[in-house]
Amino acid sequence: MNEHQPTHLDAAVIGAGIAGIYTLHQLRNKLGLRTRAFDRASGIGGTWFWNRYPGVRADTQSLVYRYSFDEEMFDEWDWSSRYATGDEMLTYLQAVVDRHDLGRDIQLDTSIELAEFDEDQNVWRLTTTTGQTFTATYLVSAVGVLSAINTPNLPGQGQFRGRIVHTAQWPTDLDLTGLRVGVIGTGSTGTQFITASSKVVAHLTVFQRSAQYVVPSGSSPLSPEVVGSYRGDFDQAWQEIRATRIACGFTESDVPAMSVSGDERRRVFQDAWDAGGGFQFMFGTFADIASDRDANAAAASFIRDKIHETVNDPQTAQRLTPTDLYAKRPIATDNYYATYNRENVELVSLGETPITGLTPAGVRTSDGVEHPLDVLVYATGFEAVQGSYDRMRILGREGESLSVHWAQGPSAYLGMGVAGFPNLFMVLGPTSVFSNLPPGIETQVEWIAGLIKETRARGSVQVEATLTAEREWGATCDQIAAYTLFPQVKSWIFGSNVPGRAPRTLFYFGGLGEYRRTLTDIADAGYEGFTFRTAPIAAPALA
Ligand code: NA7
Repeated sequence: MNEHQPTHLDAAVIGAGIAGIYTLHQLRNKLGLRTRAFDRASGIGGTWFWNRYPGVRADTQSLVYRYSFDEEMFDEWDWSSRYATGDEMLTYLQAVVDRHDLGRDIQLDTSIELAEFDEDQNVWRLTTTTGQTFTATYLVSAVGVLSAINTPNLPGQGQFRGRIVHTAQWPTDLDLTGLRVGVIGTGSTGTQFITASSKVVAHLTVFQRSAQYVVPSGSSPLSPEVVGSYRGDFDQAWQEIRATRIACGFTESDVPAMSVSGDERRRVFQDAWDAGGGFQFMFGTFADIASDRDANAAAASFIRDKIHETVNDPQTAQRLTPTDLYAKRPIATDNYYATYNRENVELVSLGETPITGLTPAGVRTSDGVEHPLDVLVYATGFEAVQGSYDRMRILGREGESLSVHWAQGPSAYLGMGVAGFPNLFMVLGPTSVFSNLPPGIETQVEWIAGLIKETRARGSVQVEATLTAEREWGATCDQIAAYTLFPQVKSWIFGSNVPGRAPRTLFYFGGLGEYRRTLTDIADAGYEGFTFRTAPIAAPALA
């Protein structure tokens, strides 16, 4: 074989996290396509490979933050607790890979740096960072929602003699025991890191830009009864989960918060607080916490009271108390506020004393105080959705670049297909469903597999979303988002955490149940909004 001849694949998958692994399984094991998945990491697991910081764990319950396609594995797999730790997630995902014999078609330490559609041959031409070339009939991008890191650019970064790490690039050799640690960022990651690391470090300085609403997660060992109830009725349980809005495995409330008395509201909030769970608190208490200002204010006020009840020092309590809407992605971490009662934990409010820069010994704030540190941790989040795509060049029909197509903001029909980019499918692309991710991923991957099957059955060489469908879907997502309070705060859900970036709708907020119904209707209508092209038939020779 010519060594310069690219290797041909029926399908190439970018990413070997939860989405990439399942895509490989569907396309190779179910559709029988010659498929290979590529990942820039040296191991599988995506998010769970990269985020190894102290305290990392899922904050959606382990019984539903997992695949549902393999019932036998569900029965055999024992989760240790209500929320899987990062290590446990990696062990689980590796077991899925092994069980379905996927490892032989996963190529690690390999990024796709260029993907170019060849219209004459109807293939994607791929170039990797390892210098290899491939052609693939179908390209599925499963690059993750939260994968490109967001890092502050602080003056004097080069001078700092200590170590600087981002939580999503956590070095496995870093032991914080007995060190003076600073952390910037108090989102889901920061709050997990703060509570876990405070128990081992000599001193922890938390640099807080925004105070956060944090509810307990209610982490606890899983009782055999709870596990048994899921195992007993697997199909029914998953059918019900997939029919809900956010698919987190609890009953979502349909009661408006203001339809009950103040006492009843507090009782409901207290029960949810005791049970734990961020999504439960936002969606299980009342139907309209994320959409009605009064309902939202009631929930916010309940959490604010908890902060003041918990934190001993009134000034620290005040600094920890948010005043804006409760409308970022909900955060759940056990004992977060109580951590500030520890003697080795100090809170610096950046609103009062912003960071002026790094010094050789630590971080200096505007009050002239130098905070001495051995390690500075950035728990500063991600450039959601689009950031994952900015790392590679994707060129579609007539060489149009995806970044140019997305100049006004990222978009994809149903979160999966982009006009001008035939035979490219995205798992969790822009305007995908906002829900517990594994059931959302399974939904999309199965639908993409169905679409590829249909394309082949029709004898088509190309399938592509129309621009009209892509735009209309975007408008629908904008309209639904406007019913919620989420766009009204700055957060990664709307991409507005990145400096200088205008908020944009990155998710479909209509719920997983409705999303699945829409997908079924579209497929039943012959995949409305997609164009199928058959290879031009050569003109018969003239007699
Ligand atoms: P998030 O939720 O985006 O949180 C990032 C945190 O970092 C947040 O508190 C930010 O403050 C803070 N931040 C970001 N940049 C800066 C700068 N320059 N200076 C000070 N503080 C900063 O990311 P996470 O990793 O915690 O969570 C992301 C998702 O991962 C999470 O929602 C789960 O789905 C899993 P801000 O609040 O923006 O003022």
